[in-house]
Amino acid sequence: MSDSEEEESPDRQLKLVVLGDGTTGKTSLATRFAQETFGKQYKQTIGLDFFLKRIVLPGNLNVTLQVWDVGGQTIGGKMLDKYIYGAQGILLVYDITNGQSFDNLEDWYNVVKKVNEESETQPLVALVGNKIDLEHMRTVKVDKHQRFCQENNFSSHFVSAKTGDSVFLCFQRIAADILGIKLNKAELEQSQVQQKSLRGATLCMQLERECWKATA
Ligand SMILES: Nc1nc2c(ncn2[C@@H]2O[C@H](COP(=O)(O)OP(=O)(O)OP(=O)(O)O)[C@@H](O)[C@H]2O)c(=O)[nH]1
Ligand SMILES: [Mg+2]
Repeated sequence: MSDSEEEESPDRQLKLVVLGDGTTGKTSLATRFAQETFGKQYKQTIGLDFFLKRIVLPGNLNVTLQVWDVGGQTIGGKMLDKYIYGAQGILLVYDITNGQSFDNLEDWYNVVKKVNEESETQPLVALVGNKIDLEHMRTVKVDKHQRFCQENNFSSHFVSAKTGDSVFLCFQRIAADILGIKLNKAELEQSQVQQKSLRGATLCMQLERECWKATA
């Protein structure tokens, strides 16, 4: 075995399951994180979709995140328990402009609790308020979000799949929490720099598109 092979430790694999009502932006979050893209057009997820993304956490720890993107219509269906089973992390996603999508998270969380009733280890649960680019249309108060987190020991996240704001940070923090790794200020800032460059790239793409439209 060569030196470089000896140094490589095998990737840790984490299963993260993304739950919440239809149109809250679960697929958009997963594609923003895994593929750095965003589509305005809504395409309902039927059943389940998968995304894989490898990230590096402090200490040169390679982690492969398996993101299970569950369709909002699966609640009440036979397959949902199976999708949730074995998850190390659960993202409960709502749309900050849609109060009903926040209220319905209670039902989603009840399914998570039921699936893990007899399990010794419990998944880490993250409450994710999406669409913060639509802050002016917010109907779910931040207080309400924080209270739900405190009552249930959820980690708290606000993101925008559209602009990419805090999306990488959200997944990175969840992975680090699951693995018991503390991210220091510099590492958190680093992930914000990555997002800024991502936003910069998106802006360039938009500008290119505008120019193309103008000249076409
Ligand atoms: N403004 C804004 N729109 C978003 C954001 N995220 C998603 N959307 C839009 O919301 C709509 C629904 O997004 P999806 O990601 O398909 O929603 P979903 O939760 O996967 O829905 P289901 O597959 O039915 O469960 C799409 O039109 C997206 O473009 C966001 O951060 N900001
Ligand atoms: Mg979807």
